[in-house]
Amino acid sequence: MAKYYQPEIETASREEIIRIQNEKIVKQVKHVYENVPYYRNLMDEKGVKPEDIKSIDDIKKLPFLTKNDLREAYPYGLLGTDLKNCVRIQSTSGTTGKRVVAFYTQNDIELWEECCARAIVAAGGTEEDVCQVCYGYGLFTGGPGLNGGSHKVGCLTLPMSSGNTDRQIQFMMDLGSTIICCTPSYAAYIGETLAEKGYKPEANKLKAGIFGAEPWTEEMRRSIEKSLGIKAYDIYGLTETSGPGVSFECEEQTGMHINEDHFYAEIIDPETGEVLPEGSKGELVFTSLDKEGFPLLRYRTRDICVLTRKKCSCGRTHVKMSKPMGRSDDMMIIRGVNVFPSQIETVLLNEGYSPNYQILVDRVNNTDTLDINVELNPDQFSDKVAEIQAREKALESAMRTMLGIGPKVHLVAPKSIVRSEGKAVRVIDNRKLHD
Ligand code: DLL
Repeated sequence: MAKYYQPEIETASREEIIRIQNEKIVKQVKHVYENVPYYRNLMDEKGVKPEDIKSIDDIKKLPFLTKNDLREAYPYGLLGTDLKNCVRIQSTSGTTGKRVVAFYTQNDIELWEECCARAIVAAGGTEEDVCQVCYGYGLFTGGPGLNGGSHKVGCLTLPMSSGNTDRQIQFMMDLGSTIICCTPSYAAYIGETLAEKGYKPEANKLKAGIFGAEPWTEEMRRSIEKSLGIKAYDIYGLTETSGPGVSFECEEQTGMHINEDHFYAEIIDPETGEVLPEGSKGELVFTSLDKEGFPLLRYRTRDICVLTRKKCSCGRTHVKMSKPMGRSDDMMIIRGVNVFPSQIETVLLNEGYSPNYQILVDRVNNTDTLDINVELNPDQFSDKVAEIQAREKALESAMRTMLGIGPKVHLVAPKSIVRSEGKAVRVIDNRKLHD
């Protein structure tokens, strides 16, 4: 079985990776300075010239780009080449503010698909596989990215897109899909639906799933692995840097290898912008080393994580990032306490509840309120009020221990929380509406 898609680069020595990065960054900064006036202005303001960037270590001298810059420069202000050289756009699924529109040359698409192919091979994919892609197709990067990667590997590709779960299951069973790609919340939903239709996990031919685009916990991983009878691999990326495949998990399942020949990663202190040493928790910043259409330098992702260069048993040498521990803008501050949705998910799954929940935050009489609606599994359902109340109390107490503040838990009937086919909406913060 092919273990790597591009063995030479995926297992290259550190010296070789640095050599590639040194070479690419010098070229890329010069290219951006000459072709992207928006970024040239930022560099000029900071007093940095392309000649100051002689190696990847000099990257610290460059200004950051933020989502705000992307909004300001929308739509063409950060384009790195003539529009006639671009063959595609993709866009974020964001619902607030202006969308982010990213541009791709044909070469950008090739490299992006190669990154996705690396992820599929790392999950055990070969040309023998049937790869069912149920990320959304269209402007969202999930479907097109994994679709292209699957073609490159030579899998039989099922371009299902998201939704129509009955049809997903019919194709999965009839065509014997062996790999499934979708958001973890949709994978959980497919698992649940399979069980309802009476299929045991071993009835399907799936062996691996490639799940990302939203935060998910280790508990969620175990739950999906059990319900589908597969090994579940994480995949990360964002529209601004191309889409899925910026990093991906290998069989060790202890973090995602960043494709360092294309993306240079830094961890910074989100408050001060200071670059932090390896192993520190902070905001992830990416530089696209060879993108032509949308060549972002030092882009602040707002994702909080940790990088590690600890040797990996899979033989890949590229740096690994932890699962994002929430986004800096995902963090809820409730009565002064920092709360991440992932903490809530961990408690729920550890206590034997379903991954179907919704977090409601509001402000009543100037005090923040936190309510969590949690769906009961059919076997947990009871019409005895006292039983349900006791369960709610126990869950509130477990939440208080984890979060440091006490939420109000409401156990709701099976199937009453709407399922997600793409990125799940877990948090409804009504405070923003009143502010
Ligand atoms: O979600 C790209 C993608 C598609 C990744 C399919 C993986 C699979 P955006 O819609 O631009 O792009 O959203 C990017 O989603 O900054 C993270 O906050 C979050 N995210 C992406 N992957 C993961 C992951 C796609 N594996 C934003 N774990 C990022 C946690 C993730 N969060």
